[in-house]
Amino acid sequence: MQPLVLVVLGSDSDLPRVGGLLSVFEELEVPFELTLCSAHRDPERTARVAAEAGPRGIRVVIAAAGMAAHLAGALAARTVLPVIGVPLGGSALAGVDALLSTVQMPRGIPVATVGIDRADNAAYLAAQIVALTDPALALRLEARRDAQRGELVERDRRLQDVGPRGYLEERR
Ligand code: RP5
Repeated sequence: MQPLVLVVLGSDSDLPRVGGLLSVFEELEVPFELTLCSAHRDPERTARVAAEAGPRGIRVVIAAAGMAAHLAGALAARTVLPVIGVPLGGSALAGVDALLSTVQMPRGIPVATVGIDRADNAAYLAAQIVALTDPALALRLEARRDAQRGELVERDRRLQDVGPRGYLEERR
């Protein structure tokens, strides 16, 4: 199936941090492609991957990287597709380095940045963008929201039944 979202990771060491993204795309049935590409170790390929994404039918790009994370910005420089940046933790600065590098793009080349290690939210946001022209996907997103709402109602019902102490006890 034609991938609609391109996910670029700065390193294979980032893979364990983006498991949530895989689950969201699987659940919502969003066709995606995942590739490794480093902005500093292979800047030529990074430029190529970004430039070719639109002509290949990709609708949204997600870039996840840690440390001095310039991957999302480097990709955004070469495409007018929306680019979502996922700053990854695990560094000496616990991801704050990647957060600032990703979110603080200068004027004209935006990167929509989610929270540190929030690859799942990047996947939801990408799905919402794709859903602008895919009503069936929009319905699946609505269903996910409904399920989330239902889960919270259930939890509150249990909290009211057993009280806060009992609830904490049960969750231990
Ligand atoms: C970044 O440097 C990657 O995105 C990764 O988070 C970090 C470390 O990469 P490796 O040295 O493990 O390949 O570019």
